[in-house]
Amino acid sequence: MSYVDEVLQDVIARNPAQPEFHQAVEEVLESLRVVIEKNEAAYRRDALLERLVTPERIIIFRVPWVDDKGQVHVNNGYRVQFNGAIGPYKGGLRFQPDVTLGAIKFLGFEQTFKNSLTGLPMGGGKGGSDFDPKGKSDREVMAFCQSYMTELYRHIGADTDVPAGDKGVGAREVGYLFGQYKRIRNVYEGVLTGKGLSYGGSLARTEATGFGLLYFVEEMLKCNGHDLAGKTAVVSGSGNVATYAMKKLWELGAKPVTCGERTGWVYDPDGIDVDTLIQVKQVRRASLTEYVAQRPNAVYHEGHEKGKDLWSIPCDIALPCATENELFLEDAQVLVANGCIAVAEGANMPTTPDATAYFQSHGVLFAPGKASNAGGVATSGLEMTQNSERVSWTFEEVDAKLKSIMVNIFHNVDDTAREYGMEGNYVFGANVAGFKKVAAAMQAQGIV
Ligand code: NDP
Ligand code: 2IT
Repeated sequence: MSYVDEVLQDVIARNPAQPEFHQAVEEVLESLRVVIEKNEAAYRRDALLERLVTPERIIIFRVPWVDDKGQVHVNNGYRVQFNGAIGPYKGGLRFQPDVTLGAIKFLGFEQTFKNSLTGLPMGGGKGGSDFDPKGKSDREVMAFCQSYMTELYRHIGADTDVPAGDKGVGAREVGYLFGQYKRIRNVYEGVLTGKGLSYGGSLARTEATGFGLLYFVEEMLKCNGHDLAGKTAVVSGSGNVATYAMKKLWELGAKPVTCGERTGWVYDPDGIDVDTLIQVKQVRRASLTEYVAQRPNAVYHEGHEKGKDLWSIPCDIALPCATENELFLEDAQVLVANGCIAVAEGANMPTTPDATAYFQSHGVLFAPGKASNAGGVATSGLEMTQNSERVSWTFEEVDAKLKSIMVNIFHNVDDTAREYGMEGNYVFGANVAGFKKVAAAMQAQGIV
């Protein structure tokens, strides 16, 4: 059996009931096959792949907190420090009720390659909890965040591990987490990114993932003879990534016509009004039904159904920006039938493997999240630099650096695919380019 197959089998056997983790590892190792096979004996002797798929450290802890009625609740807390070969562990925290260790491991694994692609010195990490901030008062969210940090603080630091936001963790949560870290450690340092502007945050970090996604798409389209201007886009989600992806779509002359949430989705033929969306979702923390109530032609569709989800609205470009495994083969078939030319992942692993294969075999440009959504963590890296230097760059400076990083990622991924005769396969290019830097650093540092 080949070394890659052996490791794949081993990952499934040793990590039972973690389907997302298996999925992420399988996708990466399938791409790496040709690289590994060139030097299989040496990689096998050094157990390079076993080390690559095994987190360096997993921290699991109890998070007790008291609600507004005096009732005590207990949630699970996680931090997975996946790979520290090229820099301090770096990656977000996710607070959502469906968070499991397997989900955090898949995200930490993906983060390792994504961070490598940014060109910045950041290792891979991810954390979170099955706590749901939705429907909680600010005081309850603060109580949870303080309890979570009361354990996490001992494992992180500006040069050790630097968490940030992900689903369910935005400016409010990062603020409470930072406050508690500083209080316990009595150290003022850039231990989290995505901070508020008054206490060490970077301009453009809020917008960075969505803006970066569009900078990537713009370059990918340009290099394939297309133009973003005049295009119609379907977008899923209505959180941080989706909102700023839609804002940049408008700025670049394209029109987003859908957005979504856990319980349903919206089609607005006039184009999604981003200011109204921000008022509804970020300020009032309400449902998209309130958005629809304010827009004359918008319609709310309850639930998500394969082949009938927001992907069935005709478009040129599809941007999944909500969650993992939200775009299925049935959706890919509808998108292709409707003439969609490009799909770029704003979320982590939103497209199922068979849907990805369908896009690739039908000539749709397909950008994998670890390349196209890397703008968020890249700008977190820029926030770390500003914190270390004790300086603040202007919005324009950060945005220009973000754009240049995203354009570089596209070309690195594109060139790597060509180098192996896989032109246009950006999944392959991203996995191989991300791997090469991490593997070189791991090999140079010996068996650790
Ligand atoms: P937010 O919490 O800000 O927004 C998430 C959005 O997705 C919300 O609209 C939420 O709906 C919706 N959503 C969550 N779960 C589901 C589900 N099961 N089905 C349908 N919709 C769902 O998170 P982000 O925008 O930060 O993250 C979105 C994706 O982007 C995630 O995959 C994340 O890992 C990834 N990502 C985030 C980065 C960042 O910088 N924030 C960077 C790179 C990737 P509701 O409003 O109902 O909760
Ligand atoms: O998935 C991701 O890249 C993020 N949630 C952002 C991580 C970060 O450290 O900014």
